[in-house]
Amino acid sequence: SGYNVAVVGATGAVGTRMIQMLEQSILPIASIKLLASKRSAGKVLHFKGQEKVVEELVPDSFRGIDLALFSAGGGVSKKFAPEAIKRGAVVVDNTSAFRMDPDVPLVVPEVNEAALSRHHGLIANPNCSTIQMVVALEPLRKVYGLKKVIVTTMQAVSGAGNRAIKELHDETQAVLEGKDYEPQILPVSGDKKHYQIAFNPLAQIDVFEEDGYTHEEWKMIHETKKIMEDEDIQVTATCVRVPVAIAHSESVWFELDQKGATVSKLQELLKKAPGVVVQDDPDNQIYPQAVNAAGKKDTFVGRIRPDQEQADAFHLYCVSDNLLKGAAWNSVQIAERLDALNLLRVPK
Ligand code: A2P
Ligand code: 11C
Repeated sequence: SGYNVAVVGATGAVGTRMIQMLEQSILPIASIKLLASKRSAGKVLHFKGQEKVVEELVPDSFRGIDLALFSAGGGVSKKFAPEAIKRGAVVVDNTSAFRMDPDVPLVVPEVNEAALSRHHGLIANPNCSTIQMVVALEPLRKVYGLKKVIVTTMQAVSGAGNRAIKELHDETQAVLEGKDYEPQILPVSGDKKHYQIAFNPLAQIDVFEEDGYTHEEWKMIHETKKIMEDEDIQVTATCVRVPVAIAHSESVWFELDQKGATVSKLQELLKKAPGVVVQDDPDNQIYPQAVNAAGKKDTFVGRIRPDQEQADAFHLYCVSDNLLKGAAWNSVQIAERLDALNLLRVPK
C-alpha cells in the first residue's frame, strides 16, 4: 500500500532531485511514474535501485496517480495540472503558474503549513530564493514582527535548469582556454540577448517588468507577503546570477517591528528553528558557503549583525540548495505534511 506518485519533468535539474527526495522520504510510495517530454521518452532512470523508463507526458499519464510533482515549466503545469487533478491526483507544482492564484496555497511548511488545509487539489511551491529567505526570517518574525526586508541574492545557474549548468561549465572552460563561446541560455533562455556568466555576475534573473524590476525580484516581493500572510511587510529585492552551479546565497537586511532584539537573541531563535542551521562564528571564520550547502536540505544562516545606523534593524546572510529546499525537498516535504494531516486527496 502507499501512494502512486508521478514526477513531471523527471529528467530535469529539479526533477532528478525530486526522485532523490522521494527515495529518502517517509511518504509511503506504492509506485512511481517518471514523465518528461517526448525527447526523453525511453530514457532509463532509477528509483530505489530499480530501473524506471521515462514516459512521454500525456493527459492520461495521470490515470491512477494519487500525487503528481510538477517541475517542467509553467506552460506544462498550466496545461497538465488540471488534467492530473481531474483524474484524482493532488498536484504539488514547483512552477510559478498558479502561485499567486488566491485559491492556491503557496506553502513553505516551516512557515505556513496551516494553509495546506485550504487546497483544492493543487499546492504551489514558492520560488527558490523566496523559500530560503522566509525560512530564515520566520522564526524572528514570530517573536519580533517584521517591518521591512531588503534582499540581494547571489543565485546559482542551476535555477535556470540543466542546460544553464552546462553553459557555465563549457563557457568557463572556453574562457580559461582563450576560446570563443556564444552564450545561448543565460541570463534568461527566452530573452533577446545572452551574456557571459563565467567570471561575470549578471543582474538579471527572469525577464524585466515595466517598473524596472525583474520578474524574479517581483516573485520575492509578492510571494513573501503571500506566504507570511501579511501584505504590509515592505519587501524589496535585487536578484543577481553568479557563476555558481548549486545553492543560492542571499544578503538580507531586515527591520523588526518590536524593540529588544539582540544578535544573541536572534541566534538563539534561529538555533531552535526548523530547517535552519546557524553557522555564525566570526572569530573562527564560520559563515554559510554554497559549496557546503549544496546537497543539504537545510537553510544555513550566519553573519547576523546589527545595523550600525538604524535601531531594530539587522543583517543576515543565508545559503541553501536551490534545487532541494528551494524546489525538490520543499515539494516532497509538502507531500509529507499533506499525508500527515490526512489532506493528500483531492477534495470533493
Ligand atoms: P526533457 O528532458 O524531455 O526535455 P530543466 O529545468 O533542467 O531544464 O528540466 C526541465 C524538465 O522539464 C525536463 O525534465 C524536461 O524534459 C521537462 N519538459 C520540458 N518541456 C516539457 C514538455 N513539453 N512536456 C513534458 N516535459 C517537459
Ligand atoms: C532561478 N529562481 O534561480 C529561479 C528558478 O519561479 O520557480 C525558479 C523559477 C521559479 O532562476
